[in-house]
Amino acid sequence: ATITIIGVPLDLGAGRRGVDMGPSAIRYAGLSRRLAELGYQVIDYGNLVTPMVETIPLPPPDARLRYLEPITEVCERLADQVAKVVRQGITPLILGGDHSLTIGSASGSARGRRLGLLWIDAHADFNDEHTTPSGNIHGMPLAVLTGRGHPRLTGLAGRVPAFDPAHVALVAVRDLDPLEREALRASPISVFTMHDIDRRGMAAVMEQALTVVTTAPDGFHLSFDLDVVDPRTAPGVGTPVSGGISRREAHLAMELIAERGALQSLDVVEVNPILDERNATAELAVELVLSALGKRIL
Ligand code: DIR
Ligand code: MN
Ligand code: MN
Ligand code: MN
Repeated sequence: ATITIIGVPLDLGAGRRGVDMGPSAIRYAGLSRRLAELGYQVIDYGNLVTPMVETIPLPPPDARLRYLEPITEVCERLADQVAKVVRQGITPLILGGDHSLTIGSASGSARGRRLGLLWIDAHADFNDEHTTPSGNIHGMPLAVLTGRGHPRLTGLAGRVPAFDPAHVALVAVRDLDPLEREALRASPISVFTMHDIDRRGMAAVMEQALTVVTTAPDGFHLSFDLDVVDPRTAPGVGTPVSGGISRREAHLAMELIAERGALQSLDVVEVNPILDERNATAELAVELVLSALGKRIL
């Protein structure tokens, strides 16, 4: 089988610089070599060209959709690239970069087919321009992909919504903004919080989440935000939140994903090398990708 790597050094959707260096850090941690050792043929497309924050005008402090135009433009190119890879029967692996890039990656993967969406994140990324406390678009991709948000962003799959919310599961969430929380409670998305993981265990939660996302006919896209992992284990993320999942729980989730055999495309996002400790978070990202793509201990 073949994997195509696409780096997206984007930080315009986040409030903090540094996640633009995520794709380099993940490659430096040995991604291609480790995938090849697992038996994959690996094609690295390199990074998409993304604008640097220093080269474009600063949005007004009260902007509700900061850097909408350049983010839309990057996501359009990413969606085209991902759709092309998928048409060749190849699995795309997208490296971030801030989570706004998933508007492009997941939309591109969902063109012409009906996918489920598995969102593993400390946050719900379910804000829109009315509910956002920050104006940062990385807090909005799950809303956009289920049809709520700016029309420049919601249509990249060629239909709105890109994903039927009945085929979407959010796992290990622990940090919601007040209006985002109300929107999530009103939505048919299946939400599994840290509370559910504490009570029922990661295996039971993941089995149920995978059942939700595999009710879609054509498989599912995985979006993995490294900030879901506890910051003691994954310090190099844009917005650390204490009380996250352990390294073992993260691996178990990824191994259960691989066991279902329905993963069509994946992204790993929000790795911030500036805040990391000797690239530990990028190395964890590599290990988790390997587990999601079939690596086994025995
Ligand atoms: C916050 C931050 N909910 C916002 N969110 C994220 O700005 O909308 N951090 N996604 O990773
Ligand atoms: Mn996120
Ligand atoms: Mn997050
Ligand atoms: Mn259905």
